[in-house]
Amino acid sequence: LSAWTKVRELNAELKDKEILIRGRAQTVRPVSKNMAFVVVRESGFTVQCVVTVQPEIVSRQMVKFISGLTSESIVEVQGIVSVPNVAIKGATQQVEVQVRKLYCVNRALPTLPITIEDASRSEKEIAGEQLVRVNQDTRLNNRVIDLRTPAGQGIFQIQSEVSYVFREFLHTEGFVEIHTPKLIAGSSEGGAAVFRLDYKGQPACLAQSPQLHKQMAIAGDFGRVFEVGPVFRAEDSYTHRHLCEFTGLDVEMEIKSHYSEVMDVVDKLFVTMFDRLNEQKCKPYLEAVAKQHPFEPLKYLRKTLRLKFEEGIQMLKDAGEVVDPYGDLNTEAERKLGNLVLKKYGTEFYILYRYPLAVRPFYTMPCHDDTKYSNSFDVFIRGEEIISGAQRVHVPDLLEERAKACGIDVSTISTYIDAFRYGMPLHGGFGVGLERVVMLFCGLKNIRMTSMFPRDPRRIAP
Ligand code: ATP
Ligand code: AMO
Repeated sequence: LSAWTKVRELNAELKDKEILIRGRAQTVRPVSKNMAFVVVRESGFTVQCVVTVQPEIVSRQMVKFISGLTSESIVEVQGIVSVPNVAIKGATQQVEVQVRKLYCVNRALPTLPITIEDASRSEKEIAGEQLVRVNQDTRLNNRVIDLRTPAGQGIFQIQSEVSYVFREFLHTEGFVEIHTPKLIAGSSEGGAAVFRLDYKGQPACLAQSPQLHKQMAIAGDFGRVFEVGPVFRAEDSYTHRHLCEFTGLDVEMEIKSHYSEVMDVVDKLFVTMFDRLNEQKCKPYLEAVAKQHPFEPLKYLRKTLRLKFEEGIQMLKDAGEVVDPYGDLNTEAERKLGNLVLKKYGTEFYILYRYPLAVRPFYTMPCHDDTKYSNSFDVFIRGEEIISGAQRVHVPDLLEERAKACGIDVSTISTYIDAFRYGMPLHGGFGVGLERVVMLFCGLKNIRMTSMFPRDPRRIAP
């Protein structure tokens, strides 16, 4: 027997062929002393395997052994593909495997903390039935089992595609991948959300973002850079969209004259990404997620809508909202604006630009025509923020002044400010939260679902 076959590849074209698969015994159903069914799962795809006594091939003892397998044990199955006349319920593949040999590679405990069946059910299936609902803490406490569900598999396959497209797109656009330190001397974003630690006797922080060093890479003449790496925020609120550690997809680039060049990159990158996620390769993963957590496909335009912050404020005011024209939008206002934009422009993905300066970090460039505003933007999916970006202050004295005004201790960022004194080009960039992109593209309600081992204010294990 030559090669392994993947469960997802089993189809009627393989009828009568001998195949070899490895997966988990999801369910084991003895029918009699002569017969048993085992549903084998591999990466969220399942196939029904039929074991029947056959002289010289399958003994009664073997049927007995298989009937005693525990769920989630790792098994190796050699058998012949067959096509039944009736539809197969409880398996993704519409063929069966007539077992000739079955080995148990590793046996799981007879009782697991949660079952895949319970963890895979949608709210709709649970509603009205006496079925077990597995709550989020139980899922996260037993994350390795929860990850095995079709939706769990789908989410992280989609996440992998998002970071792959991010890297691939930026490489083809001439960006250089960099890796900046995560142990740094001071806060990079300002604010209190910083993990402080002792660095061999010196005070230090876990990086709140690669902000300072990605800009310093521009000072080091790498004209366009990007990074995929961990970002640490000592969030003290417990929300559906904040983690204490998340994956930042960061970009920084020289610009010729206007920060719209940075928004052009956002536009092309995300339209490419959404197109790719909607292609054939990700279809089964999106379907697996939607089966458990139904969602509508994301509505986006070929050319991303760019809406001025002031226009957004006006739309909210016209809809009867009370909003501060120079303040930040709160979560509720962002959602509301998302709905208004969808109604008016038919898109759930858009850029809001020219934010009030007062609500942006110290390194943000003020607008030259009105310094109450800044050359900055946020990007939204379904009314929630996934990206912040801006043109940066490249003039060292202004940068120092802005840092002081924002309450930053400039002695902790002196090497950063010095870098600007050695000559700094016009530049800008943006940061994307990977877990938020996946959460919002799939219309999921909680960021803990899209972080493999989430870290939030209450959780540091598993
Ligand atoms: P960024 O850090 O880039 O701004 P973010 O989405 O985390 O990204 P925040 O600044 O934390 O944004 O919050 C944006 C808005 O969301 C705030 O102005 C605030 O009104 C609201 N918000 C933040 N945390 C909470 C919370 N725990 N509960 C309710 N609203 C919140
Ligand atoms: P910002 O603080 O907005 O900007 O972060 C960028 C993006 O990261 C995501 N994000 C989070 N995701 C999960 N949990 C959190 N606690 C969390 N906080 C933020 C969001 C957000 O849009 N240096 C700038 C970026 C830049 O200007 O280049 C920055 O860090 O998706």
